[in-house]
Amino acid sequence: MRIVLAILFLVLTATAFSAERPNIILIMADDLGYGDVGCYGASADTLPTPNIDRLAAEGLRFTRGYCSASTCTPTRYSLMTGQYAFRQQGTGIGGINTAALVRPGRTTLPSLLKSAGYATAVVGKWHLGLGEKEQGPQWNGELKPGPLEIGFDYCFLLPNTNDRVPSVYVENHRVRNLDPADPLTVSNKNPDGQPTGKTHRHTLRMDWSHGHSSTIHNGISRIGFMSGGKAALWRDEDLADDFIRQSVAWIEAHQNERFFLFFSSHDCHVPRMPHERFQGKSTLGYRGDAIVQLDWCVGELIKTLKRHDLDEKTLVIFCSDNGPVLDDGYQDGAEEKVGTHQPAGMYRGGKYSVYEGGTRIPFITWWPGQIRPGVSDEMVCTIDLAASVAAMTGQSLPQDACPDSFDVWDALVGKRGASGRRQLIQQGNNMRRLGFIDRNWKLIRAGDTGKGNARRKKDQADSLALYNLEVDPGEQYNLVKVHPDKAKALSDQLNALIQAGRSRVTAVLP
Ligand code: NG6
Ligand code: CA
Repeated sequence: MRIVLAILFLVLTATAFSAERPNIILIMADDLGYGDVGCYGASADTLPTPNIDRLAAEGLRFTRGYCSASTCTPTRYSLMTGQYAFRQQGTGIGGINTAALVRPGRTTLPSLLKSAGYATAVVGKWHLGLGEKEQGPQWNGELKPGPLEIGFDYCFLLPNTNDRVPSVYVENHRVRNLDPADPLTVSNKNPDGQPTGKTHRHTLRMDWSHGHSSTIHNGISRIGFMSGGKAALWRDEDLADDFIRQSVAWIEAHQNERFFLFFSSHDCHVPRMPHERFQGKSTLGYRGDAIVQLDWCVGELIKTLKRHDLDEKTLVIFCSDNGPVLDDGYQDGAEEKVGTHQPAGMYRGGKYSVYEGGTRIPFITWWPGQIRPGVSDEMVCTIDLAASVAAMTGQSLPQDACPDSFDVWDALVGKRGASGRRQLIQQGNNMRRLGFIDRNWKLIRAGDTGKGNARRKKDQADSLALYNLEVDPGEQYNLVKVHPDKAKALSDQLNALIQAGRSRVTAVLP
């Protein structure tokens, strides 16, 4: 009997870690542009990113890796649900008291992995809302629904962004370290006449340039007001260390299971306030230093895998949630110090834009022993991870699930001859502002330019444009007048995909 059990155990553990089903660590950077790391063209003297560069050297570096929108919330909504965010009202940039945007019961990236037997966790930035629709987040009570209701077993979150209150962590359903005697209030109104970034601007250690003039915490004023909850407040400088500490502990606790960790870094987002030990490590000011800090995080995660012999059992995917921005509301020297560094590489636009710089991002897959080192020109998108892991784990998607997610697993792991997507819809800072790529053609569709500062508006000035990305990756030559038929065909097809409510339908593809 013992021998039978021992054999069974061996067989089970061998299949548990078979090559086909790796652990997955998804590292999503925040506001990191195509050109912001060494392996995509940044200079090591300006901005050293040795750990990310090593991932690329040992793994697969995509030249056509995308996120689905040029701001955070819609990209993450699509990452979770496999549905384009423009199809769902209310999925624009989340506010301070936004309710959970992904409702329980949906098939999601984590729920697919959980049902395939993975232990699942998210550590870091959430920005997808918490709590019931009618009430929003109950900061002093149970923060439900949230990640745990859509497929994660564990969460350690920065609930919104670090420029939005509250400046606390959420662990599972609770604000961490909250003293019930000092309840936390989060509001758009100043509840107690506290000093603000406007009234006490002279006291700030990092001045704001637009927005961000409400509650002052850690010498920096933010979006929205919070009061109370003093024992729960973090320091901006410690976010990366705290996320790494939680992640390493979680990986170690789950090293004998198959696991999925969504490591959602916040490093490059404003207000950029990297840990003291990273300050001055790039020549680009705190924006660059925060990227050096992100690179350190990547190194720590890889070191943890190696320490526990998990590297050959783990697929690491590195990507970003939208393109780069220099001044995103604080005067931190990013514009002044940028020099010859090109945050979006050769691409036009950046965060908030439908031009390539808004959604074409560093995208690297790494799985020692399985992925052959190289460069892939296949088109893949963060929205595809849901259908891809469904296929990898042998699950067929329910009819309405993940309607815009394509199985690109083979392309992600670099199987010979595997293809990625042919088409992709890109969302700008506005649900009606869409880009549509079909192979090398790209259409930018008319739509109002939305809110935003003058620079952003200029960047979005074209109301209808057609580009040939093969010869004009920088989107400089609008070919609408040269190829009106092509523009019309793409426009019709985009409309059909919008109308269809889903894009994983062969009928609307040519
Ligand atoms: C904008 C903020 C910006 C940033 C962004 C969200 C202002 C003026 N601008 O509204 O600073 O927080 O929202 O960024 O407040 S994202 O990466 O999370 O989408
Ligand atoms: Ca972002």
